[in-house]
Amino acid sequence: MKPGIVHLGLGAFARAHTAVFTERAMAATGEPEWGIVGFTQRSDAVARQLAPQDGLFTVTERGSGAAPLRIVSSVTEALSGRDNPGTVAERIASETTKVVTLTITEKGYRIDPRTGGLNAADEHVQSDLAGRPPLTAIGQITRGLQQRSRTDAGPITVVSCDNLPGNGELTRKLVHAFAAALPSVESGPLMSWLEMNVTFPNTIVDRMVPATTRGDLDAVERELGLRDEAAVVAEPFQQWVIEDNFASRRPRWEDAGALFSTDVAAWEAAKLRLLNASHSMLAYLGLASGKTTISDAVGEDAFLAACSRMMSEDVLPTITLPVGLDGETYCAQVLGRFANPALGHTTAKVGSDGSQKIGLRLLSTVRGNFDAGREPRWAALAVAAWMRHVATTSAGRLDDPLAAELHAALPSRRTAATVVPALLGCRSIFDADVADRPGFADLLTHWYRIIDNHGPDGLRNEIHHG
Ligand code: CS2
Repeated sequence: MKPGIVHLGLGAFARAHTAVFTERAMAATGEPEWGIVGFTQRSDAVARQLAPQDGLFTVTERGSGAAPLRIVSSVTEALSGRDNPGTVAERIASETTKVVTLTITEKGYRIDPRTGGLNAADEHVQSDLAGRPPLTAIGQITRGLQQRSRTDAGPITVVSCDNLPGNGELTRKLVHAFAAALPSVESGPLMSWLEMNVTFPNTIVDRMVPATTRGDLDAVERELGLRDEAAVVAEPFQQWVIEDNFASRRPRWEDAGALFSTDVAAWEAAKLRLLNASHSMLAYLGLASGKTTISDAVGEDAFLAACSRMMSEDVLPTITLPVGLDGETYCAQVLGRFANPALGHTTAKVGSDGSQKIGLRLLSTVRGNFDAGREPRWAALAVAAWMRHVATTSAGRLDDPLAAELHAALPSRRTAATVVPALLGCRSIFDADVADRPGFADLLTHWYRIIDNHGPDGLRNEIHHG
């Protein structure tokens, strides 16, 4: 294989999703030029694991319909982006690179929550703009594109694969903002080159991929007869919907099962507001009642009912589904996937980075319902459960980039009546438009009290008889 793709964020998800689709596309077409040069972001662990294995790793599917263990070979090079920022730019600038793919998670984009644009107050963004070897993903991409423009290496496509609305359009906006903030001798030529040579298709990706555990590595070793330090486990389901807006050649991912669509926005609403929103709800309700995994949480009948009712009463009436997707079937399939007992997807992992997720997953639904003149009853339950998680986890243990800011806002005596207004006042999460909707604070307080005082039993009563 020859490298044709640069990937930023070589975590478990990328290995179980993007790398698998790309390998299948190469196998189906016989085109060898889509090897992946993968860069890790914050930690270099995956690069250290993959390098001695020549980039090879296994994917183990768990759950009904699981395919046999598979060795994936599409990653031709694995490097630490943190330790080799110059190499990221070099590889993006290489003439053979036609596509950059990204799985850097929500926080990796460094968005200013107040404007939705590039966070110019972020110290890493500032240092990257000042010209150090870039460490932020947006800095690395923009510097790579700048180098490419100087060597005239041809058009290229940047494909975001993160759970953010309009992820391609957003990435375009951030890259353009970074380019525009460079000194004008640099930004002028770069901006016009970007306009002519780079596209940013929107996509949605879907596959549940938990963090690999030591037990998983041991199980793979028993099956494979080799130790694979970079093994990943995943559910059998996998989906990729991509807008066909490429500046240059691309792998035939459709031959690997990807769907090219002109309606990615509708797929995205279904994915984020039905699946991811329910996932977050189960994570926080689960954490509140000592459930370690998502399958345990959805096994609690009150939590399952809350999820179903959020999807059918709050979300489905306020979104437009893509043509051909049946809402009820989709919701039932999602709940079935959550119940997969073999996956071991933890509530702690799904509940991490809540400050980056709840606005996109839940507050969109809260707004949609208030706009339609009705109460977002179940979406508010999920938000209240997140608030309680924040208030009952110490700042040091809260796995969230805004942990310090959230805790600074919290009162020392934490009850529903004090926590709800304190967190609603965090403008990095709740803009005034949503925080001040009449009735929202009361709904949150109501649910917070029930979770606090009565746990699943209180919820059971409320859900079944309320
Ligand atoms: C999860 C997602 O961790 C999370 O926030 O909701 O990673 C989810 O598993 C994927 O989006 C499924 O495609």
